[in-house]
Amino acid sequence: MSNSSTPAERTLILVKPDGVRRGLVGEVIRRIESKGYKIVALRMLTADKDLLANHYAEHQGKPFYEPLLEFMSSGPIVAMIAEGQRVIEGFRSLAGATDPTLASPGSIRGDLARDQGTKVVQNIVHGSDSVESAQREIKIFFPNL
Ligand code: IDP
Ligand code: MG
Repeated sequence: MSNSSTPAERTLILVKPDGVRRGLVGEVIRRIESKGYKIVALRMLTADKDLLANHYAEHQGKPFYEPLLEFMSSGPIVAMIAEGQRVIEGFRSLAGATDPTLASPGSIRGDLARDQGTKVVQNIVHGSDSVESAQREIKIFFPNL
């Protein structure tokens, strides 16, 4: 195609344990695919705390850090790589704001999550926030790619 000059990006998406427990894996994938992004890798795993400490290194020391690791290791998650032009910001837009109470209706978090009164916000999905984070996070969950 003549106008496909922007290179495709890749992002790391997680369906968190709350999303898997509530049977929302298909709904999350549906929204990613309906938007037009391509899922190029996918796996289900139960993450251990070492892996999560690496993934969430930027949050070490914050009050929600331990509850976050506890929550994220509480059950299976689904890790995916999605690909497409500007997929990093595009998926962040599909996901909505971190706080599901404030996330816009129409977004994954705005439509499917709410405050549960827990120390850590349970908000269905994770998406990388920059090219650098995406590359780092993809290596953690897909070391062979
Ligand atoms: P993001 O997932 O929207 O990128 P981050 O600031 O990277 O948000 O935080 C990582 C995760 O930690 C969030 O998705 C949420 O589950 C949790 N979290 C973030 N900020 C808070 C907070 O202030 N209180 C409780 N949990 C939080
Ligand atoms: Mg983040």
